[in-house]
Amino acid sequence: MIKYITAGESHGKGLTIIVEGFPTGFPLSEDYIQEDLARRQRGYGRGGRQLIEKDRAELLSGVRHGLTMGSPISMFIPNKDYVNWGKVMATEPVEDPGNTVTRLRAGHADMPGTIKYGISDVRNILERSSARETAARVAAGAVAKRFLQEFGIEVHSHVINIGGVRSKYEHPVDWEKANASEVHCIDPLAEAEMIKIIDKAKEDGDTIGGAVEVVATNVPIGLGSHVHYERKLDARLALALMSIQACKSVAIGEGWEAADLPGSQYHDTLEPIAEDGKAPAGPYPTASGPWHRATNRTGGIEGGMSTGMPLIARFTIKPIATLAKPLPSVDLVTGKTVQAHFERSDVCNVPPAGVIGEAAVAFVLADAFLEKFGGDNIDETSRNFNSYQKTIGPRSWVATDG
Ligand code: EPS
Repeated sequence: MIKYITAGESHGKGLTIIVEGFPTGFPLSEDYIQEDLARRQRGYGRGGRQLIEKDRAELLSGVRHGLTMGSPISMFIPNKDYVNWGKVMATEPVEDPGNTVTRLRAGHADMPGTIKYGISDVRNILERSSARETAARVAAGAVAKRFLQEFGIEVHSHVINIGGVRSKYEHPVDWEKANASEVHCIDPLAEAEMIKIIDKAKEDGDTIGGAVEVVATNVPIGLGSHVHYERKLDARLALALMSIQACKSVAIGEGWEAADLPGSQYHDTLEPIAEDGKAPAGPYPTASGPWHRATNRTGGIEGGMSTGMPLIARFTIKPIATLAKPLPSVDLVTGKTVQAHFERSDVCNVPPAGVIGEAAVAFVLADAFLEKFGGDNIDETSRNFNSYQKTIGPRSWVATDG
């Protein structure tokens, strides 16, 4: 239903984003998109690049007088660092463009990229495979987030693990607390330990990975479908999240723990809501429908469809492949043993990964939402959504006479 495409190299002129397929008539502004771009740049463990950039997406098309027009939304985020890379990254031929990179980094796209594309300068691969591209994804995701907001759907995230230090938390999560934390973690004890681990990695010239959790609330029942692999909401989320640079695994809800528990302890049983219409107390009091679940291990998805419970996706980020104390490697041209390439990098990229994960989840949800409710104009989408929401309940409750 909707799609986006990004273009741009890490040290080129900037990042271009085209977002296509959203209805006309909902508000969108550069300032709104800016909020998530700024959140992506924050986080303990970031390197020198974030001191140079002040990411802001200029809206070039698809929005008029503050409202979407239904036409492709195009944006441009300039790379401020380009002034330092004009010769190396020039689009026109230049004399003496500077040193080529031939020392491969294990864990990055360097080796398979150079072999696949038949090139001898790693820069042609590392520039595009850099996580700088995630700024463009966050801009695209912000459009989806703004659209979902029209229907009360919110997408947030927090860090649940850095270098093996796990956050102790319960749902519902206090998102303001997560945003206020330097490592985007709501558990102050874990936060202090995570900061220590990042400091230690920096001292050692090392890098450190972790895991984040993305939560979408007020997702209606029935986004996605059970009928085909590519229509399953969990499969679509897995693709969107796994494609984030450095992501190594994705789980929906307690997907990693599912291997450990018997069915009697794993599944989120349905209970009717009391006669007074109130949901029982518990972590998920806002049941969507005349039922309630005390647990949400399946992360709000059953059979590839949303259940109306908070949608929860977790993913891990491996430690960044560019180490200040480089790993032993091989030179692409000479085949000789060398130390891997190091230019500049982050020590830990886990806090910004949450913001990028939010963008990925929001885009999938907006796509599935438009697939179900359609509409060329936001009012049309709202009418379709509201009329469906009235049908939710046991079949005997559903009015058949309209
Ligand atoms: C990033 C920009 C990059 C890296 C990082 C993420 O900028 P530079 O290469 O100029 O330091 O800091 O990229 C990686 C971790 C990577 O492995 O490519 C950003 O804006 O997020």
